[in-house]
Amino acid sequence: MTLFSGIQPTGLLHIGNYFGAIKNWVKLQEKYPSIFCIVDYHAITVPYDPKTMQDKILNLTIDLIACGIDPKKSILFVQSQVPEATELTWILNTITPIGELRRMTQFKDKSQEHPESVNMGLFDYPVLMAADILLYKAQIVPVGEDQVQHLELTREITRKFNKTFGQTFLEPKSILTQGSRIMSLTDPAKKMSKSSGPETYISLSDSPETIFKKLSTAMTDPARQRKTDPGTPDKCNLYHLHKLVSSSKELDYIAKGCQKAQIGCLECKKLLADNLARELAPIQKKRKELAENPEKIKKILADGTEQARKIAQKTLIEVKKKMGLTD
Ligand code: AQP
Repeated sequence: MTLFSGIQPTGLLHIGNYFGAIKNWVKLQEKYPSIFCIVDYHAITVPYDPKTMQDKILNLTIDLIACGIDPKKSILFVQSQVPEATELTWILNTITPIGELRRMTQFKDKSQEHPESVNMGLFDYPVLMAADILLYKAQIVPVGEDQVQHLELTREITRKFNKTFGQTFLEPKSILTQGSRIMSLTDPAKKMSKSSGPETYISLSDSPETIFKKLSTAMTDPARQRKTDPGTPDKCNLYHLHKLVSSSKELDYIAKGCQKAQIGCLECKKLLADNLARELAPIQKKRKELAENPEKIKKILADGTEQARKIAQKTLIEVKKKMGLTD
């Protein structure tokens, strides 16, 4: 069973990407043959700066390897370097109902965020994602909760393709992680997002001082902030972050201390900042070393592209044969 997952080169990686996706990828690559894709064609569906794109791709690759993605075990490549994915997207477009695409929450959200740029690519985003998954016949797709709806659509497209043209693809399934939905520091009703501004997220490269500074102004349990009630840990965004990095003893101390108003939010934030900084320190160290040799990183991507294309070309020929597009 092959695993596939993608990530957009849209900016600095944050702890939502890390706990929601990458940390899990690192574990799963030990269990499944894995393919990780830097999805630049997805990233251009919203306004972006072409001048920074190559840097973002390089930095994301460095981040992924620093987090533990191992190019000796897994295939790591850039989406636009495998044109078979866009070819398969066109093919899948012909069996994807427009009504289904209109239902996609991400399309609705991003259209609202960028009303000046509601483009066909943004609308078709889930079909490109389906094409990527099916091209490598992946069955395991680890994602954050925000991508589950897209994966459901991929499963529907898979069934439709198989029914129309004969059994070709296996239905992929999503794997969710403990941190499958990390919320924004400034608005706990929204998911943490690269594009929402640095004050809303903790990036993987933030120093311990920056982490603490960002947490100091982060929203906690609204009742506790208004001082109308003692805290309710489960209603506090930061308590959920604690669950990802703090020991069970610390969690117990915080939960009890918060409910009885024995500890203040600042103490709780300081402990969280320390624990997050400790988790990120080895990644930051590795990142520094990797950044010294960009040519080596580019070579890793070139090798990954070669391996990915071999699989992609084979699938595309099979698809075209089934569809009567070649003999
Ligand atoms: N807040 C989050 N909590 C948990 N998981 C998350 N992911 C993203 N945000 C969270 C997961 O990270 C993987 C890669 O995401 P992506 O970069 O491809 O796209 P995204 O989901 O659109 O991420 P961002 O940070 O919100 O980027 P922008 O702002 O550019 O749109 C996915 O598996 C995703 O679920």
